[in-house]
Amino acid sequence: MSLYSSVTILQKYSGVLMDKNSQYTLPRVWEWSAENGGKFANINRPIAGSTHDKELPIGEHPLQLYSLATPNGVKVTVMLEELLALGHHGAEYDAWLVNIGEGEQFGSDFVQLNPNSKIPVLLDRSAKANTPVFESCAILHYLARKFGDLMPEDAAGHSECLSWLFWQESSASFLGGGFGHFYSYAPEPMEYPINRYAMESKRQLDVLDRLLAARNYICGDHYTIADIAIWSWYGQLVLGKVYEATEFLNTDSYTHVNRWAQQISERPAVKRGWVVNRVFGAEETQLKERHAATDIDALM
Ligand SMILES: N[C@@H](CCC(=O)N[C@@H](CS)C(=O)NCC(=O)O)C(=O)O
Repeated sequence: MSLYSSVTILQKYSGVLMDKNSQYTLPRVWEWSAENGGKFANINRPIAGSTHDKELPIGEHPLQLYSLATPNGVKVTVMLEELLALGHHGAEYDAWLVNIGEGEQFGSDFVQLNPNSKIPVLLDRSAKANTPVFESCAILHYLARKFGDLMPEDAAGHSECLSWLFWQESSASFLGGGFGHFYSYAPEPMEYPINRYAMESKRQLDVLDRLLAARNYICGDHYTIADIAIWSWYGQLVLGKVYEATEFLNTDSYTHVNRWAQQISERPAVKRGWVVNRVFGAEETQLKERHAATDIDALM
């Protein structure tokens, strides 16, 4: 054991390891305090499972989506609109709002579909047994396979696309769970986590910028589910649609990411999917639920 780690452990267990900003003293055993002051303090909890009985509504279409227009939710509504635009009528869907601020992700039916209690969740009622799919990138992959579109078919192209899809899923913890949380939602600015997550978010932007300097889309010449997943987070970040951090992170300097993000935001299906289950932002961009194409047409 190094001198550094033994000193740190000693300090931890004698309760003297403090955050220099908050004077936080590390307790011996962490305990849940519902009053931590963060933006989601009222819903965050260290326990899984449902908190109340609640049936989920079911509409008439083969695909039922339970979601909210966060970057993870937007991935799926954009994908469904892209599939419909490509002529896949089987991708017709009902999109129901799950208000996570009110704890609706802890309702009994929802938890049955997704034991992890997070939006988005898809229920495919056209499958033999009704098939629930959770995790936004798993939903993209499921839909791409079901309809045979927006994902390369050859083995090398397929695995490259999966690599970027998994990359996005893991990057979201740094950008959303890390940077976004400490920059936008924490009760007060804290230098250490903001530095750590701003640095990692910028490094990931640089990864994308170098990639997109040499290619039109994430996986080459064709738009795929990897673009949909990454645009929903990093595309929206550089376009100023999430976290209002374009100046703070100097996102204009990633010129290739900006070119790509702008190009994708102009796709009609992206514009359509982006408004679905949206209950924040400008009123004219909000469509609480979607049950028919005309619901979106009425807003456009
Ligand atoms: N890895 C998951 C993350 C889903 C996720 O974090 N969803 C958030 C909204 S973006 C949520 O439902 N939060 C509610 C909660 O944490 O209780 C995915 O990509 O689907």
